Amino acid sequence: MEYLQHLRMRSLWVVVVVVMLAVENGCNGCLEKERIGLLQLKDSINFPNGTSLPSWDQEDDGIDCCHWEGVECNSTTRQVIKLELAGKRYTDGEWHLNASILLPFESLRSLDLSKNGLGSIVGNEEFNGLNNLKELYLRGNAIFSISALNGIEILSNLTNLEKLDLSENNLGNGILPSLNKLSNLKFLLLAWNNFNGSIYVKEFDGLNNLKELNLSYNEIVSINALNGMELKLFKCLHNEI
Ligand SMILES: *[C@@H]1O[C@H](CO)[C@@H](O)[C@H](O)[C@H]1NC(C)=O
Ligand SMILES: *[C@@H]1O[C@H](CO)[C@@H](O)[C@H](O)[C@H]1NC(C)=O
Ligand SMILES: *[C@@H]1O[C@H](CO)[C@@H](O)[C@H](O)[C@H]1NC(C)=O
Ligand SMILES: *[C@@H]1O[C@H](CO)[C@@H](O)[C@H](O)[C@H]1NC(C)=O
Ligand SMILES: *[C@@H]1O[C@H](CO)[C@@H](O)[C@H](O)[C@H]1NC(C)=O
Ligand SMILES: CC(=O)N[C@H]1CO[C@H](CO)[C@@H](O)[C@@H]1O
Repeated sequence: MEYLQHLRMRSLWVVVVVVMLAVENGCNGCLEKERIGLLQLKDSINFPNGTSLPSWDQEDDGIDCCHWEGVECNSTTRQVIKLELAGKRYTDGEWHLNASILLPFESLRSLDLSKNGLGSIVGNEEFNGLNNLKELYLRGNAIFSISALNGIEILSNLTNLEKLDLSENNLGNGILPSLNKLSNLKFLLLAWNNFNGSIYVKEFDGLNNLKELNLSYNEIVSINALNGMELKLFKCLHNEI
């Protein structure tokens, strides 16, 4: 009798353990829509025939995408909060990213797509989703104009952005007034962008929270201060001033 009871208890424990394992797997995985989004992003970054991000594996459903290379999730919500994908495009040709691929990542706070031959971002309406984005790194790509960012709409919608790194692209002076809508920006990095001639501080007067503006390695000849904006913000080394 006692033995039977013991057995029953044991099988009960087995059941409990199995159920706990199942629940844990279900809860600790990443969100399905974000996993699918990551696989689409992998296809896009590898197009037409790259081979990067091998750990982002479609076949192995047991692997939690929160553990994939370059992906960081919130440990409570399991939502993707950071994507660190600098230098991941190992294939020839410019990368043209359709912004709608980023839509599933509603809690994304930091996105690094530096050094990926990114030539343009298309599909501007669809960029509205990234409301939580605070840091965007697009350094060292092939972006050569505002139009390559689908007008500036694509950036100006990112109103919570605090850090924007567009260094080492070829943007030119035309982009400056358009950045003015990003009123929460604290750090704006614009080195190596073929800015030339005179820059008017007025062009930055919407950036009330700016702490640092790096305009190094351009061909700026003069900076015209207006509105009492403090010039100490500017890091203008290696210009012709
Ligand atoms: C990759 O794709 C390009 C363009 O489609 C092609 O020219 C090249 O040969 C391909 N390379 C490999 C290794 O398949
Ligand atoms: C994770 O998400 C919870 C709930 O939204 C939030 O309170 C917490 O601050 C987040 N943690 C991190 C590290 O973002
Ligand atoms: C971006 O992707 C969406 C969804 O797949 C598609 O409807 C849209 O036409 C694409 N936009 C561009 C400019 O390719
Ligand atoms: C600035 O660069 C643009 C584009 O490269 C060029 O057309 C323009 O003449 C340059 N302006 C000055 C003042 O050098
Ligand atoms: C400004 O940016 C350039 C290029 O990225 C970098 O080398 C330099 O250290 C930066 N300057 C400051 C003062 O942060
Ligand atoms: C939140 C926000 O500002 N959304 C705007 C993003 O851009 C589109 C089109 O450019 C606007 O229609 C939205 O109002």
